[in-house]
Amino acid sequence: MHLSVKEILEGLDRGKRASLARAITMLESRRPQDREHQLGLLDGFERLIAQKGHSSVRIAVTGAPGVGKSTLINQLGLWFISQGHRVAVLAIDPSSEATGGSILGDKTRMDDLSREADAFIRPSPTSGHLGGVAIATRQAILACEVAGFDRIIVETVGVGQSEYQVRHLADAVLLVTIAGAGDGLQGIKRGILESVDLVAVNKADGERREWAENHARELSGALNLLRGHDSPLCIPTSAISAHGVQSLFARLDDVVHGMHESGKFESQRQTQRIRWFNETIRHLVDLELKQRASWNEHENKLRDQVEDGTTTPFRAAAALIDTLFGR
Ligand SMILES: Nc1nc2c(ncn2[C@@H]2O[C@H](COP(=O)(O)OP(=O)(O)OP(=O)(O)O)[C@@H](O)[C@H]2O)c(=O)[nH]1
Ligand SMILES: [Mg+2]
Repeated sequence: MHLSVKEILEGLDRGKRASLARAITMLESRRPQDREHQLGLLDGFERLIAQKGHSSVRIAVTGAPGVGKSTLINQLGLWFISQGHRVAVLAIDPSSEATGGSILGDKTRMDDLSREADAFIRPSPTSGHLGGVAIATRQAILACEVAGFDRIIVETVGVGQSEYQVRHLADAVLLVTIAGAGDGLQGIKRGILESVDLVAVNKADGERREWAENHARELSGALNLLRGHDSPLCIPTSAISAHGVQSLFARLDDVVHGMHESGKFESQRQTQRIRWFNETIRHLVDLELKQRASWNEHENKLRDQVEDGTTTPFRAAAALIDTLFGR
């Protein structure tokens, strides 16, 4: 059954998870005939958010494959729900941009959470007609918020660009790492270290517990040198035995609270909205151009000339742009 935009928006307004799933699927569609519906949905989101004026917190969880992000998110989600929140978990799959494939396709580590009525779990939003993966994820975040989910958790594997993208999607970034991934800061990309808000040194259980605690101390010292008073706390956790997780979640609350107090929360959101606007413009221009056969033809011809050296990349690009404005 094909639900109309109006029906989907009504369902979202009532917090229905089925409508939320429909909305995200519609936003992911690449069929040109769905573009109008997508714009209609996004307009509706803005209207409903303005009406409700509700607040949300968006948390990114990043880290190398297999460090326990999903297991930890399962716990974090349950903790939020116990505090009266509704939790949505989205995953960004860095492989999906290129292959459409899914390496985060499993919900298995979030079994407990997925059984909760106040949880919504969506593995990897794929890039839809209105944008790449980052834009698709932002749209999915909005959809979740319209449906009344006020704690949004975005999981991404710390490879490729995705971990940098999450910084621009989330209010706070939690890095999950484990002892033995290298000494101190080794093995963690500098860009992440400079912007992460909290670090969990996970798998601090059994024989690994002491090791993890030492690693957390070491990492903390190294981060202090790098970032001074702005340095994030490093907390040993075990997502399995639950050791340290309460402390981690309490610190996460502190981080978000601190951002509200300092004004950083709202200023970050503002910057992110502008970034979203800029990225969407670029994407839509790209899309419009690709739909013009004459543009494609001209572009291909110039590309050949750039390739065989008969013109320079800059001259060719400028010539192409000139045709757009009839110059
Ligand atoms: N001992 C121990 N094992 C853990 C802990 N947390 C997760 N694991 C195990 O580590 C493996 C990977 O856990 P996931 O939660 O799927 O890790 P992930 O970081 O989400 O993995 P990807 O999404 O594939 O990158 C699973 O076998 C978990 O059971 C922990 O605190 N202690
Ligand atoms: Mg995972």
